Parts: sequence; C-alpha cells; structure tokens
Amino acid sequence: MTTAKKYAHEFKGLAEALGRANHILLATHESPDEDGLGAMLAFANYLDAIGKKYTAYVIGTPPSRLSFLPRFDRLSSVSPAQADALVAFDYGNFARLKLDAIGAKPSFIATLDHHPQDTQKGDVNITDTAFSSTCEIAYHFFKTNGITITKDAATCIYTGMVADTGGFIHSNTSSEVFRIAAELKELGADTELIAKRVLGFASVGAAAAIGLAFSRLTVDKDTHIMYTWLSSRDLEEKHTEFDDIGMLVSMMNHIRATNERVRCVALFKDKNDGMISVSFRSDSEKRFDAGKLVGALGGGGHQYAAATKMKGTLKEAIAKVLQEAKRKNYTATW
Ligand SMILES: [Mn+2]
Repeated sequence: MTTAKKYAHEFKGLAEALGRANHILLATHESPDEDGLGAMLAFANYLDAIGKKYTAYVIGTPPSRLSFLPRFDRLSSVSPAQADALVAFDYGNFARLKLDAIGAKPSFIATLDHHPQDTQKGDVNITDTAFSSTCEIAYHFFKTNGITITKDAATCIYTGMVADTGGFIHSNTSSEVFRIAAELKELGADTELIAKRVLGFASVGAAAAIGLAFSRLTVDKDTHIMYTWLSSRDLEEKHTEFDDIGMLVSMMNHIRATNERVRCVALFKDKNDGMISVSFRSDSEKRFDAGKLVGALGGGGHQYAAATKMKGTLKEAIAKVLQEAKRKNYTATW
C-alpha cells in the first residue's frame, strides 16, 4: 500500500469537514516558506472553486520572492477569530502557528505535515515523513477526493515539492515525487519559472550576501564541521534579508570537499534578536546525524536537516556547537 492510500480515510474525512465548515482558517508556521504557502494556496484555490469562505493566514509579511504563486495576494496577516475550521500546514510544532495570539478556537482541526512527530494534532492528522513535502500531501488530498488540480494548484504544489526536495536532489526525492512532478507539468505548472524562483538567487544583493558567507567558509579540523555565518548587519549592507538567502545552507551541503572531509555543514545567523539561529545539513555521504547533535543543543530536526536557536554571540554559538560535536560521536548509526 502506498503511503497516500494509507490515509484515504483521512483525506475523505477532511473533504467532508471542509464541506460542512462556514469559515476555514488556513495556517502555516512563522517565517512561512514555499511548502507551507504552496499547500495553503493550493487549498485556497480549491476553496474558491467550491465557494467556501476562508482566510489564508500568515504571521508577518509573506516572502515577496513567492509573489508568483497564484492567490499570493489573498494571504492575510489579519486572522478571523470566528473561523470554525482550521487546516494547518507544515508546522511541526503547534506553537509555531501562534494561534493563541489571534484567539481562534476552531471546532475542527486538520494537520497536513511531513515533519517528524512533534506536537501536530487534529481531528484529521496526517503527519508522515514518508511524504517529501506538505505539498505532496495536498496533491494526494485532491487526487483521493477526485478534485481537479487546476493550473494554479499545480503551480503551488510543484513549488513546495521543488523547495523541499532541494530541486529533486535530497533523499526524500522518491520515484513518486518524479511521477507527481510530471503530472503537475502536464497540468500547466511553469517548471522553469518555479525552479528559478525557488532555487535561484532572489536578487543581486542576496547573491552578494551568499558570496560573503562562502568567503567565510571554515572547516573545523577536529569535528570536520564546515560552517559560516551571516549577521543582520551583513544583510543590510548587501540590501537583502534572511528570507532571501534560504537556499544557502543547501548550497553549502552541495560543496564537494575533496581535501577536507566534511561531515556536516552549519550556518550561523545573527538576526539581532539576542539569539543565534543555526541550521545544519548532512547527507548519506557525510554519515553524520545532524538531528542528534541539534537535539543535544536544544533544537529539533532529523538526520539530514536540523536547526536550533542559541543565546549569546556568533562566536559563542560557534564554539558551543563545535564543543558539543567534539564531546560526543555523532556518526550516523543507520
Ligand atoms: Mn515542508
């Protein structure tokens, strides 16, 4: 049985619940990305088609690089407290939806997520790491219920799948992903444009900031962690923002280091909020369990991609990570 078939009952239950709802709140995590917004706007497309009232809620300003997504202008940072159903996408930890702040108390909750089990919940809860992306789950929701996937929806879904597979590179790129991608292209997704928007440089300034980060690449001799850093001030100088350099850590993970054995890559970001955000990437060649290391540092994630936030300065955060990686062996055991 395919993973999607396993959830046929849930997919049907979700369609029925949406049919009964009066006002549907669509939500994703803070700092929304391609996958969360893609799935959300694919659903917005469907709810428009069936004439349902909905709010596509985002925390803060949605990233302008994704303004090509159909219905991007429907995203709203004003959430209705009166919504009676919630469909939440891609969030991992329920607190990241920040629903308390808006007072929404939906009587029906659905979750579509491909993150590891955390605090996802719902009357319908489809949380499974076997899916490449939340957009892949959205695709199966439409297919299972015999709902036509329009060109707009295909564009949204393809965008999330390209982003979360790193352009069909990461280990979550299953044969099913390629099959779905082919179908979405046939349905009208502009695959060239989407790939350029998702994987390309957002601006000259973003490229310059990435260049600066690359010029600082350092391989620690003891732990074989390759790292670099960027601060808010760096980004200001280059007239760009953290939202626009999201692919940097994946690009670091694609560097084939022939002279230095790199076991893990790490990007340290000083966002000027008293915390240092750190993203880690590994892969099957590196054989390093980034998830375990990050777990010891108070963050979360899985073997190949994990992240945490640490108090202090950039220097202190780097020292702390290297110290922990030296203290214990984080070689992958799978
Ligand atoms: Mn995702």
